[in-house]
Amino acid sequence: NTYNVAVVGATGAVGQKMLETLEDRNFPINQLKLLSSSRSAGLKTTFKGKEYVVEEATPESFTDIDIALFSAGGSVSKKLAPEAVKKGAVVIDNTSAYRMAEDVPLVVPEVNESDIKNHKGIIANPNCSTIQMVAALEPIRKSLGINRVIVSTYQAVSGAGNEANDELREQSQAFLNGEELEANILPAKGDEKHYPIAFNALPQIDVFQDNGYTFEEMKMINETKKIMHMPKLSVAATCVRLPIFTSHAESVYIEVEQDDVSVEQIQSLLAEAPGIVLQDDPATQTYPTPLSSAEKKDVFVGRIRKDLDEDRGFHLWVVSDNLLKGAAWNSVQIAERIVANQWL
Ligand code: 11C
Repeated sequence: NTYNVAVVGATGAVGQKMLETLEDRNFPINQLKLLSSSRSAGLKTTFKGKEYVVEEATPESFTDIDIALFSAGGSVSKKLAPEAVKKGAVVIDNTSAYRMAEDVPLVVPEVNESDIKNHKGIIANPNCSTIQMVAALEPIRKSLGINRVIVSTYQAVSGAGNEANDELREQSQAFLNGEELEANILPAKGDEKHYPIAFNALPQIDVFQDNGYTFEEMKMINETKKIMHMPKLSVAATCVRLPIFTSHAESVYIEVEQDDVSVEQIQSLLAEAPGIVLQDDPATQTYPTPLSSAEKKDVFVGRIRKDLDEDRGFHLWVVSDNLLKGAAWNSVQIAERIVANQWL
């Protein structure tokens, strides 16, 4: 079987990676439609060596589409995902628009693939920093139980899109030339103040919520509970942006339910888990970094240590390409599972 596929937001940082991933996986496409908001309509992009002109997405764009991958921002998804569903498409939405909606499965295939089959037309792709963390936690939870998670992130600018990449590049050059730095995008595009990201660390990703946490932090907290089906799991997050182009890194502290667990036990659970690569050997200075994990689909884990005071506490370092497993690859993976299981 082959499928009619639409990519909405085809010229964006994630949209481009979606096309690369569909090509790389040789996804069974019959007809491909590249769509965007009016702002990017008319731009050209290529797929399998063929040039496509990106069209403005309208409700009519989804006639005869089987699978629509959305990554053009929350407002486009809010407006057009229901229209695509009305026309008979299954939507895989990479924005935060529907993630917490009760009737929308929020899916990381290594964790909760079977939730896909309950979909009513829309399946949500989680936030990038959430995806890599739950992928690493699930094999541990399954065998040992987990009741507490405290995470601090070290996130790449590409999570905020191509404009943030440009801002880091321009500011880095200006900084090295001894020029003044201009900041217009980060930490959050719509927010009042902007701070330079070059040679800096910004403890704000997305906008602040009334409780003092940022939206990115609340996404990690709420999405983790939903994906893992653990509403009572205790989760805290501090999300920090660093001058890195690709791959988010995370320092994750967990408390497992079982007593007397060893580092080796956790290492062997992760070494056998799908989608996880264990890179953990202090003797040879082996651990993942954003540069070593960029352009790869897996989630890399290293620096696994037992807490020195809490017997059930462990520390992990989790790194993954935020545009691949964090976005494009997880979305295409959901599409592959839909097709393989005929969950259309
Ligand atoms: C960032 N995690 O790094 C964000 C990007 O909800 O899909 C992903 C935003 C989202 O800025």
